[in-house]
Amino acid sequence: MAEIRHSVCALDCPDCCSLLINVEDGRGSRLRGNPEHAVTRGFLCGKVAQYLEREYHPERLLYPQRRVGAKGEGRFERITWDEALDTIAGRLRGVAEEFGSEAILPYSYAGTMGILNFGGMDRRFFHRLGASRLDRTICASAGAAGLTQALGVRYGVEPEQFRHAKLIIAWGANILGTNVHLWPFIVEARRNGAKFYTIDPQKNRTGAAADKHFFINPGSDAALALAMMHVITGEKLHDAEYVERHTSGFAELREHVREWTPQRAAELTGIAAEEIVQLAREYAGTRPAVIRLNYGVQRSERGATATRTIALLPALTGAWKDVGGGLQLSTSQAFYLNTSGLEREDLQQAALGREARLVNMAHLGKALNELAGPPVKALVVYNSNPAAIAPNQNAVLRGLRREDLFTVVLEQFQTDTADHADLLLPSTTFLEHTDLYKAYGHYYLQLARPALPAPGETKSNVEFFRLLGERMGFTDPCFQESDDDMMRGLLASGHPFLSGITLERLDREHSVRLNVSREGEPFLPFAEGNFGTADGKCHFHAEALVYTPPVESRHGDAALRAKYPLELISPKNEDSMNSTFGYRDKADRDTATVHLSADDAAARGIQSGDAVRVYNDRGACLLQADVDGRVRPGVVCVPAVRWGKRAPDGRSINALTGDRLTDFGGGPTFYSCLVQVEGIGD
Ligand SMILES: Nc1nc2c(c(=O)[nH]1)N[C@H]1C(S)=C(S)[C@@H](COP(=O)(O)OP(=O)(O)OC[C@H]3O[C@@H](n4cnc5c(=O)[nH]c(N)nc54)[C@H](O)[C@@H]3O)O[C@H]1N2
Ligand SMILES: Nc1nc2c(c(=O)[nH]1)N[C@H]1C(S)=C(S)[C@@H](COP(=O)(O)OP(=O)(O)OC[C@H]3O[C@@H](n4cnc5c(=O)[nH]c(N)nc54)[C@H](O)[C@@H]3O)O[C@H]1N2
Ligand code: SF4
Ligand SMILES: [Mo]
Repeated sequence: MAEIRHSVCALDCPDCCSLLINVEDGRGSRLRGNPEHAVTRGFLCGKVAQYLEREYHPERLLYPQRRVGAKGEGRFERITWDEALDTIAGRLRGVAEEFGSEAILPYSYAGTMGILNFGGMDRRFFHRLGASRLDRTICASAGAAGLTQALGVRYGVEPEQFRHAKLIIAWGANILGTNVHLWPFIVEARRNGAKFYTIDPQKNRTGAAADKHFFINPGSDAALALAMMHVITGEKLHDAEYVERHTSGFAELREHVREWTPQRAAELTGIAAEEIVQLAREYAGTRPAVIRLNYGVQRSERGATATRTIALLPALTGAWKDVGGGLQLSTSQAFYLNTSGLEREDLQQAALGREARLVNMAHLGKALNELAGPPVKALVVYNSNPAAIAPNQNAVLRGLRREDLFTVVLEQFQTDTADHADLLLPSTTFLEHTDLYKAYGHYYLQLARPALPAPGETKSNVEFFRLLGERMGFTDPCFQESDDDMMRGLLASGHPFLSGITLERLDREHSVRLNVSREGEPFLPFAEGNFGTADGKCHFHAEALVYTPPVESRHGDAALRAKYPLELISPKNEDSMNSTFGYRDKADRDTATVHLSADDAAARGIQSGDAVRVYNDRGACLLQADVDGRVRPGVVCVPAVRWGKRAPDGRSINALTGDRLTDFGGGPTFYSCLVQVEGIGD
C-alpha cells in the first residue's frame, strides 16, 4: 500500500504548489497536485508532473567528487565528504589569509525556493566568514524596486480573486507557461464575461488564448502606461474620490502626461494610437479590472520605471477598491518572516568589523575577470547555474576557467557550471529535505518534511554549511541550530500576518493562509489606501516617470542598430525551469530555437528548421530557426536557457546578452539586446 505524503514544489515559480506524493517501500511512485489546496487545486505543470524522472535519473549526482580534467571538461573522481570538507575549509582559510575574506564569493539563486536552503545556514556561514556579499539581482530586483516605489510594499491581488474580474490584462506575463495555476481563475472570470488581454512582444500560448493581443516593442512599456495615463486623466476617467483620499501628486501627474499622447506612444511601442486610446478607456471603464504584471517587463533597460508606471495605474482608476481589481506582480513581502534572524548579517561585524562588499550577481563575468581589492579567488556556487543563466556568458566562462580560481559547486546534476568545479558536491532535492516556503504568487505559507530518503551521499545546503561551519571552527550557537530551530526563529517575527502560525500547526496543516484578511474574506490590500509608505498614500511622483528607449532597441543607438538590427528577447521556456531541466531533450529543443518573423526570415533566406547563427559583439550562438508568427518583424525570440554543453558551439543565448543594468534596482537587461541572424550554409 502506498503511503501519501505532503510536499511543496521548490522551483522558482509563483505558484509554489502543494504536492502529494505516493511512497511505496521508500520509493516515490506518483506525484500530483494537492486537490485541497486553494491555488494548486489538484494539478501540476508538465515539468513537475514528471519530477520523479529527475529524482531517480541515472545522471543524478550522488557522491562528492574532485576535478581531474581541465576546467570545463567535466571529468571528476570520487572522494569522501571528509576530504571534500577538509579541502574546502583549508582553501577558504588560505584565500582569506592571503587575500582577505572578501576574496571569497558565494553565488546562489533560486534553484530551490525553500527558505532554509535558499538562504539560511549559507548566509550565516558567509557572513561569519566575512566573504563578499552577493547582490541577488538576476531575476526580480528591478521589478521589486519599481513596485516598492509605486506601492511602498510588494504585494497585491490574491490569485483567487481574479475570478471576479471583468477585465484581465496579462502584461509581460506568460500565464500558461510560467504561472499556470492562475489560469483556472481566469477561465472562470471569462466564463462570467470577462475579457482577457495580453501585452507582449511575442504571441506565446497565453497570447494565442487572449481576446486581444497587443504586440509591443521590447522595453517600451513605460511609454504605453504613460499614454494610458494621458487618456485616463485627459478624459477624466480616473476615480477622483480614490485619487483624492489615497494618492498624492495627481495634479502634477496630469500635467506631466499631457505630452504623452497616444501618437507619441504609438511610435515607440508599435501599438496603434487608436488601440491605446481604446485600451485606456476600457481599462478605466471596466470594474473590476486587474493587471497580472510579471517579470518579463522589468528585464529591459527601462524595466524598473516601466514596472513603477504600470503599478500606478490601479491607484488612478481606483481598481484597488474592488474584489478582483488591482494588480499582482508579487505577493512575497506579505510573508513577514524574521529573515534577519535567519541570515544574521550582524555576524559580519565579528569577521570584518563592517559590512562586506556587495557584488552584483548580474556582473559575474566582471567580478571574476576585473574585480580588484581583492580579486575573487574562491567561488561557492549552489542553487544556480551561472555558466548558462548569467549574462555575458563568454566573460563568465573565461572567469570560471581561471586556473587560480577555487570553485566549489553544490548540485543535483552535472550542469555547465558543475563542469568548472574543483569540487563538485551532491545535493538533495526538495523531496528529500525539510523546508519552509513562502510564495510569490499566493498567500499560503507551507512546510515540507522529507518525503523520500536522500540517495547516495547527497546533503542539503543547510547541512553542508552547518558541517563546513564546524570545520572552520565557527562556534557561534547559530551554527548548531536544527532546521526546526531555524524555522521557529523565522516564524517569530511578531507580525500580525503570522500570528497563530506555528511550526506545529504547519506540521499538521502543511499549508496555512497568512492572516491578511478575516477568514473567508478577500484580501483587499489597498482598498482603503494603506500603501506601504509613511503616510499610507500612493505617491505618483510624476517627475520620475520618464521614458527614453533602451540603448539596445530600435529607437536606441542607431550605429549599433545598423550592425545588429534585431531586438532579441529570451523569455522563459515553456517546459523547463530556467536551465534546471536542461538535460531533457524536450527542454533542449525548446531552448535551441530562434523564432523569427516571416519578413526577417525571408530577407535572410532562412526557413523553418534551418540552422542559424545569432550574434553580436559579445558572442554568437547556434540555433534552429522557427518562422511561426510568434514575433513581428524586427524582433527575435529565443526561449531561455539552454545548457551550453548541449549546443554544437558550447554556448547558450546568454553569450549575446550584456552587462548593462536596469534604470534602477540593479537588474540585468536580458531583454534589451540587439543581434543579427544569418543562415549557415552547408
Ligand atoms: N515554464 C517555465 N516557468 C517558469 C520559468 C521557466 O523557466 N519556465 N521560470 C520561472 C522564473 S525564474 C520566473 S522569474 C518567472 C517569470 O515569469 P514571467 O515574467 O511570466 O516570464 P518571462 O518569460 O520572463 O516574461 C513574461 C513575458 O514577458 C514578455 N516580454 C519580454 N520583454 C517584454 C517587454 O519589454 N514588454 C512586455 N510587455 N513583455 C515582455 C515575454 O515575451 C514573456 O512572454 O517564471 C517562472 N516560471
Ligand atoms: N537569457 C536569459 N537568461 C536568464 C533569464 C531569462 O529570462 N533569459 N532568466 C533569469 C532569471 S529570471 C533567473 S531566476 C535566473 C535563474 O537562474 P538559476 O537560479 O541559476 O536557475 P536554474 O537554471 O533553474 O538553476 C538552478 C540550479 O539549482 C540546482 N538546485 C535545485 N535545488 C537545489 C538545492 O536544493 N541545492 C543545490 N545546491 N542546488 C539546487 C538545480 O539543479 C539547477 O541546476 O536565470 C536568469 N537568466
Ligand atoms: S513549477 Fe510551478 S506550477 Fe509547476 S509544480 Fe512547481 S509550483 Fe506548481
Ligand atoms: Mo526568475
